[in-house]
Amino acid sequence: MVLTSDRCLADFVRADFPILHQTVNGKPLIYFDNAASSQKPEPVLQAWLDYYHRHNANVHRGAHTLSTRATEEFEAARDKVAKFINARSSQEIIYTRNATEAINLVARTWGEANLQEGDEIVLTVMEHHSNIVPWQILAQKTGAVLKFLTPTNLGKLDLGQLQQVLTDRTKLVSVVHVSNVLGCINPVEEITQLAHRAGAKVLIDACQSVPHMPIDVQALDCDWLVASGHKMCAPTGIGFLYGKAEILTEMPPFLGGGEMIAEVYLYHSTYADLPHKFEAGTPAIGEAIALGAAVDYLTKIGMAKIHAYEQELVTYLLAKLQEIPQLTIYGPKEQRAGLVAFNAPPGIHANDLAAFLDQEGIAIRSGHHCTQPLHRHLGVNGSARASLYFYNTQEEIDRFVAVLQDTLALLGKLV
Ligand code: 7TS
Repeated sequence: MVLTSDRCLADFVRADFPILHQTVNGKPLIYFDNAASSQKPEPVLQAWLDYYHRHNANVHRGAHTLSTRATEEFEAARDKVAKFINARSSQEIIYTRNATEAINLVARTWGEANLQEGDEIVLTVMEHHSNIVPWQILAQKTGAVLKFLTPTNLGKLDLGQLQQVLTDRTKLVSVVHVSNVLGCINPVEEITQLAHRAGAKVLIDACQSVPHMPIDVQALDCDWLVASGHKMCAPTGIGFLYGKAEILTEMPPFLGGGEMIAEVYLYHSTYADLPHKFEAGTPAIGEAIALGAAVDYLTKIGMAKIHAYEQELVTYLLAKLQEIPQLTIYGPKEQRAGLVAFNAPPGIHANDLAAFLDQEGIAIRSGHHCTQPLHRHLGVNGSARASLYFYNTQEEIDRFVAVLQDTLALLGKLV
């Protein structure tokens, strides 16, 4: 099979990613660990460096020129993120360190203020630990109850099951948009409609969707949505929480300190307006500006184009892996984003596969991928995972599959 549309997309963008042009263990690097973190293109690295070369100063404080410039760039990046996901206003974008912090923010503020004993939170078994543990902590504090949807064998969520678990005590449905293991694209729009009909709020963990496909929070109508910058071409240390303005306004602040206040007295304080109410202390300024540059970069290519190209890549990857009889592959055939998790027969550990592939310059992830409950549900301790981005190519998939087959043959003789 030959990839038809946009065969040239990766060829065209690869020059922008300096890190891809190296050998690892004597072989050309093939980076297939994009679900863990993406690589960063030159314009993003330049924006980050430019901030430190030319504008470095603290934001929202000084009257001097550098501080004004830093503040303008920092807020311009917020506007870009808002536009990128079609938020109504940049006030609805709260900078966080990552998606994990964004989920904890909602659990600690809205959750602690609104949940009571017996209230219910609906999650799925396929959630990343960062969309489970904060709710466990909240449930322990408040006496709220956690309920879990289980995916079918094909990695699909059953909306009928959701309808059954929703009750008048359900306060929140928090669900992953794209599973970082199954790769399934969950029907979050329908989930949101059903949850809202039952009077529950909805949080979408969009860590694996925002970097790979167009996202429109107004069309989704979710109450909150979280993502991490480092999976979408931006540096580590920056992510965001989107929330509907009316909900964010009602939520108590998260961390206390500078930046998030209006007036401070000795025994009480008043708080800043959105979004700064949730941004205590000096933020990751250069990283936020670089996130803005990442959004510019992705927008210039076009998210629909990125999604279409990755769909072709993953269809090709999946077909190739399905030709290897020893493999157990997880997740659906349709509605699948650009990643595939799999296991070899018992005796061949995913970590060994990853280590052998690394010797050939190929980076994949192995382990539980921070989804222990999902792996338990699948009846395994872990899996190997190849996850793609728009700079990957069909040739890389061919080499990966060939090396994987050699590795399976070699390890198969040893067990
Ligand atoms: N939610 C999902 C769906 C994720 O895939 C991840 C990270 C997170 C939340 C947490 O993101 P963080 O930036 O706050 O840490 N997923 C992975 C992964 O699959 N491999 O490494 C990190």
